[in-house]
Amino acid sequence: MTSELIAPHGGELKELYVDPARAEALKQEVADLPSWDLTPRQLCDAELLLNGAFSPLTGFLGEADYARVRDEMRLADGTLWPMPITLDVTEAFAAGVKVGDRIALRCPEGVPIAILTVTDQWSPDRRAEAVAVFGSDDDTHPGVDFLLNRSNPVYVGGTLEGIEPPTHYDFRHLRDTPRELREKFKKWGWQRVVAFQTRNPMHRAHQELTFRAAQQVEANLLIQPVVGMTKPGDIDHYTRVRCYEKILDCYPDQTTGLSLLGLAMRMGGPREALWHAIIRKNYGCTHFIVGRDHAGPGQNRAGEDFYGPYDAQELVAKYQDELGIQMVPFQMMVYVQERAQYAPVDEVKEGETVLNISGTEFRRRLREGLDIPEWFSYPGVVQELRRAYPPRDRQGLVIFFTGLSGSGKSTIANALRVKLMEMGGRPVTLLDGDLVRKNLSSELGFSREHRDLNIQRIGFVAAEIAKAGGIAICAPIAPYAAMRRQVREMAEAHGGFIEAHVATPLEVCEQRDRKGLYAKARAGIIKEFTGISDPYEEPENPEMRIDTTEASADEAAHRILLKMESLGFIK
Ligand code: PPS
Repeated sequence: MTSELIAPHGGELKELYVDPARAEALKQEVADLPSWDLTPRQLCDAELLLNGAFSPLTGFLGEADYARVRDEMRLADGTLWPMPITLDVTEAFAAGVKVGDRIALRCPEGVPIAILTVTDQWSPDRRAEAVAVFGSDDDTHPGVDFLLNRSNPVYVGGTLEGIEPPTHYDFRHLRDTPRELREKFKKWGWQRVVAFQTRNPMHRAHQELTFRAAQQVEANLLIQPVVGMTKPGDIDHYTRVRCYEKILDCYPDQTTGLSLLGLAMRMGGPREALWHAIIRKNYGCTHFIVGRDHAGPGQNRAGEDFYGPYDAQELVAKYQDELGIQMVPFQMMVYVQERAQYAPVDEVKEGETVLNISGTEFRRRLREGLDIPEWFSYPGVVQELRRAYPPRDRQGLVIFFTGLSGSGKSTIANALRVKLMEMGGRPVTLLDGDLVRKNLSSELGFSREHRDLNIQRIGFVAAEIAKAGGIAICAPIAPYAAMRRQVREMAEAHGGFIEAHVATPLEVCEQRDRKGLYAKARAGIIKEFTGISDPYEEPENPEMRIDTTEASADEAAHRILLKMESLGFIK
């Protein structure tokens, strides 16, 4: 289909909100209905179902639609639709509903946003779904991981009646429904609109690519970044949107718009690209940019890319005739040093020098406060990112000591606390094992369950301290590796993490027996005592290992300061 044949401002829009009188009636009805609290992903899906971004869907897919979407990328009636949009619920909830029932769907604040009339209920083969939709059951793929490890086992299909849209408190001026965006296009006189999808901050290469794409098809440009759910580990959307607002100034006046899309991405590569195109058609766009590795999930367990770099373009091209929106394919843009210009990689001539900074390298430079060249990004964008991701010496940090009772954790932790206080700069908090047990965890004992809960609490508090830019020094026994891993993940989401294994041998700890606990443990007076009658799983890859038979507390604390310095946490 050529772009001339594409109707401006999208095709038929299926909005699922009922009129205000009916909405009032539904609100009254809700109290008597079974109620399901939507998960973050379901909430994103529900919002886009209700506002018509997922037209022609009229609700969460029933079994026949689901099966054909999974296997052939089509609804049961043959309409092209590549992504299963399903409502997954627990077995316990499913046991209480049957076909024909009505369910109130609520947002996390408890507000009912829609009523689902159940048409189907079934237990899908989620592994088969992963293989069919994502081409793999390797759960390093975020879409596969969601299906296999984070979704509920029963799907409930049915039509939706929308009561009210979920509330967003952030960037309200930049959020549009498909109808609102179509109206804006009409008002602005935009006949041809090329949409750009992104989940990353935009730098010069993206600006060049989008500007060229718009020029090429003689269209206005809509930057439509995803702010629903993207790939775990991505830069948060608050920071990104501030960056997008900065980049708008880099386009000629009146040519370019910004609108946020509350989509929950699946990172499904080619299928996802098709889905994105259909969504953009629903928003009234006539063209859609598909670049290199569109919605790519990265690499699998074996270190290979899940999809080829241009697989998405190929798949969209295959279905171009029935899409109703024109793809604008683009190669990767690179900076050509001799020309001091960006160019698609396939237009680089022999002998020319190409410069590029990968996402990983860019993040390293941010983390270490290193130079980011002007050819790569814009000062305003870099400034926003530096504000949100300061270099390590200004980030929060968790220093996590682990080791047997009497190994010297508390003494070293305290020495380190004092040294850091002497240096100044960041607030320092000590979460010592004994201290935590007196305050935060006073009701807990020493079963595995209670120990894990204790460490989880310490991890939670420590991560909050790191988030606020402080240093949290933790010194519990923390005998279980899995929980220590969880604490690391919590901390690293907000700052740094240093695990210090105080590896003083059991014999030495027992010989010291400062609190007389080992003697009691040997005598069976204290049960479940770590190292005697309860396990201690040694850390495999701690940042540091300290044996207090060889180093004094002062020396050990000093070694940690040196480690902090070498990792860039102190300057
Ligand atoms: S855990 O496993 O991390 O939750 O333990 P933690 O909170 O660090 O333990 C704090 C102190 O409790 C004393 N204590 C015991 N330790 C181990 N096992 C048993 N059964 C036990 N009962 C009491 C012990 O003094 C721990 O303090 P430290 O400073 O490590 O000696």
